[in-house]
Amino acid sequence: MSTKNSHLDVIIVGAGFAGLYMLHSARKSGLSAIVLEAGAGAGGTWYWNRYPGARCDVPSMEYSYQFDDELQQEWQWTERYASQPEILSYINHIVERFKLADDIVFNARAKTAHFDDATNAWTVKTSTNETYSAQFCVFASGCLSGTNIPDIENRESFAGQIYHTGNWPHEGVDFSGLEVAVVGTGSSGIQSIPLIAEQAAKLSVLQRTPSFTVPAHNHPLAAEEQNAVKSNYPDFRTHASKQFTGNDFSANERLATEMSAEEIQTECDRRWELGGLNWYGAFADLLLDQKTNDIAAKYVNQKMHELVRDDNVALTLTADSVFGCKRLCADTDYYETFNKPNVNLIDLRETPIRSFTKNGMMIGSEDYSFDAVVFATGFDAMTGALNRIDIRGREGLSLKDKWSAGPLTYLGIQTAEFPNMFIITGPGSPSVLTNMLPSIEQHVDLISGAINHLRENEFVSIEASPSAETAWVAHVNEVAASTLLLNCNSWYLGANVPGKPRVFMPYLGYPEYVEKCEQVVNSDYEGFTLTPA
Ligand code: NA7
Repeated sequence: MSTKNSHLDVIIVGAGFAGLYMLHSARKSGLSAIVLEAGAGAGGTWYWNRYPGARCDVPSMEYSYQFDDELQQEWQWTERYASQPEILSYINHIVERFKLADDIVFNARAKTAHFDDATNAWTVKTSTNETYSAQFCVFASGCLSGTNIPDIENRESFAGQIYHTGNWPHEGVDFSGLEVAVVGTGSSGIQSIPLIAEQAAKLSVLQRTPSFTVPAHNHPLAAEEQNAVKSNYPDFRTHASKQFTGNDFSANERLATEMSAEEIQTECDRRWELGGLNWYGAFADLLLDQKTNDIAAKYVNQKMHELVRDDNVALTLTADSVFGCKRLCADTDYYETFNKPNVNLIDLRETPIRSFTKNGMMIGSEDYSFDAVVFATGFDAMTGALNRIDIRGREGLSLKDKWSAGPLTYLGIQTAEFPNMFIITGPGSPSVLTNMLPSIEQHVDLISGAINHLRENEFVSIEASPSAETAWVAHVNEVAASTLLLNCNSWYLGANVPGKPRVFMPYLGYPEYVEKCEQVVNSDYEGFTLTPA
């Protein structure tokens, strides 16, 4: 590799969707760039999350790049929601099509990234003891890449196998004939449980909080369906970009309080039939008014009661939180799985996990025997991947220390005291509350635009100003506080990781955010300090 160890324009950390497009974009601007990737292949979250049933909850016609029209016209998706293997083959196609592998160093985990005040440059060291330096450092390290594994006593004494959905063995796992426990009932648990139940001799689902889940209604994507979008892809994308999550669901503009009981019922039935995250568009006040929210919650719980035969099991599965406050799950046969004779639901609120034992787990006062335990316990979201790297800005300031009470950013893209460092879909940006692909592309375009602006105007660095950062963080919190999104223990709030500061991390409102970014760029990067050469 020609660029290895030399001084570059841009170092990119992570070869998922964000890092790959960043590399492509940097190259188009004539910049020398390299991607450092911990995995042996590209794909980020889609490289690691290979658990049974892993699938995106955003329709494939949307969960795809739009920066290249030929690409979006040519690529054929086979299902409404793409499975992990299909997304990974799309990613590998991108790597090949744009010849990206030449500038990706695989098996190289970024360990430290330090800014040098004297040279305005970043130096990144990897787990393989390679050192790279560049004027700009872009973290494309993912919002959901630092796995969260509960600290359960006596783990080392367990004789069986332990897995985490977010770091699944590439060769797959055969659960045939085994007694298996799945801990966690978020999206990963809800997707994998029905398939593990088909294989395992006995499956115990260890549930702490029941989730709201709705049918995904996944199906093969017919050519006509695909062509209907492709014949007007730009309009389809524009329509999605106007929605508050950047997804193409038809948002109902009416408040539930303005609708009759009959209209509400029709809307709920319609959303149930549409399936998936469409539910977020059911009522304009779904995430604003608890009474409206209760309507959706009641409807979905009622549907669950119709699907689950055992009333006690249904009672335990009844979600009692704010609907959509934790990310809504989209499933295939999740509730039906609890009708199977080999599936057992354990309520951890009633009987918490005490410890691992040699042959399983002590749960409440009962000794359970398991051959394998699957942690579907999620991620140290949004900040986890960054905090696991020793990132230091001006005068050695550690990012982890700066963010000890929660992440501080301007627009979720930069943090003060860390010049020339960018975060793609960082905390404070719409990111995980949106379709990630357009959000990633919007950020990459913003970053590339800023770098080009610096070059053209002979600036050496760009840095968020502390006052703009303070104001932005306050705005992110203010928007979140006007919704019901603070009223549950979600990973958006860091509530799933013990000891993590409780701060709402993403920004709600994709169109408003894009508009704000455009306004910042058009006013000579207002809120950023640009330093001349
Ligand atoms: P999530 O959504 O964070 O779900 C994790 C699940 O694991 C959730 O049910 C948690 O219960 C449970 N959990 C976490 N820690 C524990 C402990 N210590 N004991 C028992 N149960 C625990 O992660 P996913 O991987 O499912 O999904 C992440 C995102 O990926 C998803 O939102 C989509 O965007 C795709 P809790 O609710 O915290 O009580």
